Amino acid sequence: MTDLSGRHGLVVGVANKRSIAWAIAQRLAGCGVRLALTYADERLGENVRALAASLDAPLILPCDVTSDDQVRAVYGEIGEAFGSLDYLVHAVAFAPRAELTGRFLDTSRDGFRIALDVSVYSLIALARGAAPLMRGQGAGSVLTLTYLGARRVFPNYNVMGVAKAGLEATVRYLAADLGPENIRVNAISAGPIRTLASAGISGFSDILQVYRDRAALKRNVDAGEVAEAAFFLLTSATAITGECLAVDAGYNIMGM
Ligand code: NAD
Ligand code: IMJ
Repeated sequence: MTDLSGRHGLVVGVANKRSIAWAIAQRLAGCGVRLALTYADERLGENVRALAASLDAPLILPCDVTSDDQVRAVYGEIGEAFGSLDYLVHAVAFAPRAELTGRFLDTSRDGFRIALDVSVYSLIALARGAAPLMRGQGAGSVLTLTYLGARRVFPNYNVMGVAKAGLEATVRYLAADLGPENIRVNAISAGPIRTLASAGISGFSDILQVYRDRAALKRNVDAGEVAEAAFFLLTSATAITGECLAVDAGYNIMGM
C-alpha cells in the first residue's frame, strides 16, 4: 500500500460510522496520513471521538462551518500541530428539513440562504484557510461531495439541487484560482447511499431501487467505493483539477 506517512489531512463531515467522510478518513489513515477530524456540534463530537479512537492520534476539533471564528480556529490548531496540509475533504451539506419536502416553488429565503451557506460557501471558507498550509509545501488537494440532483431534478431534493449546482461551479472557480499554486480541487458525484443525510428522506428506498434497476452496473454504490475514488483524486490524480467524477455505478450515463 502507498506510504503517505508525513502527510496531513483535514476531513470535515464525519457524523457517524456511515458517513462518507468516515470512509474517506479511514482510507487516508490506512496509508499513514495524519488526520484532523471536525464535528459540527457537541452531540456529534462524542461519535467522532469514539470513531477516532481507531485512528492514530488524530486532532479532533469543533467546526460549525457557518462560523468564521470556528473555521479560523481549526486552521490555527492545524498550523500548530501539523505545520502543513496536504488534503482537505469537504463532505458537508444541510438544508432545513422543511425545504426537502413539498414544492420547490415554496423554497423560503432563509432555507435558500442556509442551504447555500452550509453546503457551498463552506467550501470556499475551508479552501481559503487550507491554501496557505498547502501553498507552503508546494501542493495540495481539495475534494468535495456532490449529487446528480445538481444537474437533474429529483423529488424533494429541491434547494439542495441548487446548492449542489453552486458547489460544482465553486469547484471550477476554486480550481482556476488555486491551480497556479499546485492546489487541485475536485468533486465526486456519489450515487445514493444510506447515511444520516439520507435518513428519513421520504421515498429514499424507492430511489435506491430505481438506481439498482437503471444503473449500468445494476447495483448501488457503497461509501468504501466512494472513498477509493476520493483517495485517487486526493493522492494520485496530479493532472486532474476542476472535475466532477461520477461514482454512481453508471447511473448518470443512461438514457433510459
Ligand atoms: P452525513 O450526514 O454523514 O454527512 C453530512 C455531514 O454534514 C455531517 O457530518 C454533518 O454534521 C455535517 N454538517 C451539517 N451541517 C454542518 C455545519 N453547519 N457545520 C459542519 N458540519 C455540518 O451524510 P453523507 O451522506 O456522508 O454526506 C456527506 C456529503 O456527501 C454531503 O455533501 C452529501 O450531500 C454528499 N452526498 C451524499 C449522498 C448520499 O446519498 N448519502 C449522495 C451524494 C452526495
Ligand atoms: C436528500 C433529500 C432528498 C432527496 C435525496 C437526498 N436524494 C439523495 C439525498 C435522492 C441521494 C441525500 N443527499 C445527496 C444529500 O445531499 C442530502 C442532504 C441533506 C439531508 C438532510 C436531512 C436532514 C435535514 N437536512 C438535510 N439537509 C441536506 O434536516
